[in-house]
Amino acid sequence: MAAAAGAFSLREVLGAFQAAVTERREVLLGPYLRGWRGLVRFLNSLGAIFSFISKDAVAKIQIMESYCGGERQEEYRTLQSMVAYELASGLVDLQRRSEHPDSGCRTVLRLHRALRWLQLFLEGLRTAQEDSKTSTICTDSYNASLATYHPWVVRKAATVAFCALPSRNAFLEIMNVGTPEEAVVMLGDALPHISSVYGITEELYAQHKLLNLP
Ligand code: 1PX
Repeated sequence: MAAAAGAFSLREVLGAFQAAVTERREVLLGPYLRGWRGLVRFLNSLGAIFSFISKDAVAKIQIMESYCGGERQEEYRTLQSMVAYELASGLVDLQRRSEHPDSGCRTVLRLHRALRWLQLFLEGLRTAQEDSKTSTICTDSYNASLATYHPWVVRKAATVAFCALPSRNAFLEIMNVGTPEEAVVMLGDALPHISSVYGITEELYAQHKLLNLP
């Protein structure tokens, strides 16, 4: 069953990450941010309990959109050009946040870490038993990724919010991709593209020693 015309489907959202990778293995920031915007829209549809998460994600997306639509937009076309430009121009705080608290490099790093959570979560959702709890899959993915970077209070709030997630089958249905079985197939198609964006970013950031930006 295809999603109703005009309805919000996670298929297109995840497809944005496919469109983000060029043949030369560059990551285009336009589609990358569109993917994040769509994910936030989906997150908002899950209820107000997640709004503290979506607010932070939106703030970071907005920072990046203002660079991408700003005076130096050419430099912010790809992740690679952004890193080269910001590093060459001394626009990245490397030791502690001071003169450039919201550099593109540190902002994308936060989204990049969250993308690892998404990768683990979607893989968990795809491969779990039908009667699995989404909250457990989400908590396990979070603990194995993003939680490392969050203080106790954020970890606690996130774990409480995860309890409000619907069952696995209900979750697959609200993705609006069709039946749960069709959603599982879609996830199988989409995940390699998310992994590819994640892998390219991780490699680029490791190469420039940017993985621990304050
Ligand atoms: C098919 C599934 C789709 C699910 C879509 C869900 C989209 C989730 C988007 C999450 C974006 C989270 C960005 C978090 C960035 C971050 O780590 N920020 C922290 C550090 O930033 P700073 O500027 O201070 O260095 C900031 O402290 C974060 C605060 C808010 C809490 C973040 C909790 C993240 C939990 C992620 C899991 C989302 C669960 C969604 C359930 C489906």
